[in-house]
Amino acid sequence: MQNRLGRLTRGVLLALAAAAALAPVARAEDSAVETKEQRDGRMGWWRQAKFGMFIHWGLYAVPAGTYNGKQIGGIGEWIMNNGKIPVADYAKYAEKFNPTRFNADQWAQIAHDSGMKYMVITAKHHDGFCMFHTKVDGYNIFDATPFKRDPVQELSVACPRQDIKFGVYYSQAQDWHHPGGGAYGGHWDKAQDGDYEKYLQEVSIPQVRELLANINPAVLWFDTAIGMSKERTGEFLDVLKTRPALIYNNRLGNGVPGDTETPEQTIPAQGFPGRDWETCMTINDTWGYKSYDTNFKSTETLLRNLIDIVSKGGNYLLNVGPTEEGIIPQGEVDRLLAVGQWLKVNGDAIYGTSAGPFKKAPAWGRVTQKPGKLFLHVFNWPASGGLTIPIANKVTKAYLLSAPDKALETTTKDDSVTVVLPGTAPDPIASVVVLEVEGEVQTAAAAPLSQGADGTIGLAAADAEVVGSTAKLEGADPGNIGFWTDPNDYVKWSVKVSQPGDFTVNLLYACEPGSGGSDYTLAIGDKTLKGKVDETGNWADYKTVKVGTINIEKAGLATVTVKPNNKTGVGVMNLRAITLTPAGK
Ligand code: H79
Repeated sequence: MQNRLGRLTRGVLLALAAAAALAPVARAEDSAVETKEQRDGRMGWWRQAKFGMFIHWGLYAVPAGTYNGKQIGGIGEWIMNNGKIPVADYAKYAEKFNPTRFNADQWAQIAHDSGMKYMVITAKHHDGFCMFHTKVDGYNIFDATPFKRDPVQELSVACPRQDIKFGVYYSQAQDWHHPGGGAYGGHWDKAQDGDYEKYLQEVSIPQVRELLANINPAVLWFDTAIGMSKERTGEFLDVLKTRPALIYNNRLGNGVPGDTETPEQTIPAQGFPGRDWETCMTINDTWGYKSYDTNFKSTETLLRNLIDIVSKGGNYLLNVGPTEEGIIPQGEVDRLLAVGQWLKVNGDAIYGTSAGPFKKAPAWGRVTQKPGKLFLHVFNWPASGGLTIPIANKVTKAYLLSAPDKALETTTKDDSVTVVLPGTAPDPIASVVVLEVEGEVQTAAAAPLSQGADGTIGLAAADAEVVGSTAKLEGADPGNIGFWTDPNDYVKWSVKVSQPGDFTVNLLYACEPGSGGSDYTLAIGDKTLKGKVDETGNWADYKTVKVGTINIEKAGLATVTVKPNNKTGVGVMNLRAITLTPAGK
């Protein structure tokens, strides 16, 4: 077993994740017995919640990123694997682990005051150490540490008192402590060798059973399904059935879709239409505490991520990494509470909303909605002229969520509404404008781009549809397609052509030294042009580069795509615009 696991590559992990993403929508094990209404009922609280606290807390908080005096690279909860720490040495951290400052009510309070509605904590991570009082063996915080308490149990009691739903993360397949447990990259200590099947039967499945029986979590969060077959996932599913209200994710293994998609550290450009989904993300660059990682995302980034996710129909599971004393780092608490302050004013635009009605996010911000209401989350406050929204509905009322008694003026055209805004934004990060509308929101078919009178076709990043998982529009006026780190992502425009013919194609982009050389294909219908990204001064140094000449055969709607064929560095390019000029002009 060890060799088999050892040979598993990242590619296999990714393939497993991809398989999970492609799997059918129904809850596999009981789709026959669960109706849509039952499912909607079961998922109800989760869909309303939008914002949850992920907690990675375990023995790894003791070394906190440093082993034998050396800082170990990578994510903190992986230190045992990345540092190839022998099982017996790592287990010794338990003797020192005494988080006397841990206070379950305080953590639940922080989650509550941050506007979070659920919590998911690591009951066991890949290191195999349990943060609950398992009876399977003594490798847990109750039996093996001077602390002699059960934080998972304490939190399961504290959370409901703050109206927080409580869930647990459980690493079902990877376990670097128990013999036979899975290990990415293979075992590094003979003590880890053993029978994987025996590990599942005697450790993993019994512990899942214990958690369901004793803690009864609202969410069970599996991870890294190394070695999970159909038979094996089937055994877990039999256990999960005993808790019909349970929500579990798509990482059990073998393509079991579970209830939720779980993009990690990314916000998918289009969300997952028709699927429940949740982006999990670190506040800094680690899940488990590392003493020297203070690379905290700004409140602006965290809040705009939340809004971005909710505008696409997802939840944000934002991680904190408490210390060995049992303290959530103050830098994390400060930022969460700032998000909570915003939610106190603007929560109506987040909780219980659904994805905005527009396919493409507007350059000024994001949109969420409830029946009869549109919430405009304005990131980039317009200097003048207000905001124009392409809807055909009658607006009965418009106001800022921070000042609901003061009506804002609106004007209506055939298929758009303009709302007049005050000169300055009430909130520098995101100001919410509410439009109360009659009937279902009627989005005016976004007017397609059209060819200029001189025959030129301009395709701006802000007008592009981004297809994929990481690439997205960054900045505004004019903005660019950035974060293009996945070469499978591509961009697309539709344009109404009135004067067909041959066109000279110019791209306006930036690319930092070291990332040049990616190949891409620009296509219009079945005509293609190939190009190679040149390096410019840096990611913000835009240059116009001529790609070649392409023919558009006939008038009408044309689709223009730019698809990378590979990626040589960090990202493909920062693409700002494409210009098609009639050849010979
Ligand atoms: O619990 C958190 C991570 O520990 C876990 N999922 C989130 C929620 C996770 N486990 N594996 N992965 C995420 C992805 C695999 C990352 C890897 Fe690596 C890249 C394994 C080997 C290379 C990071 C870098 C870990 C070791 C080196």
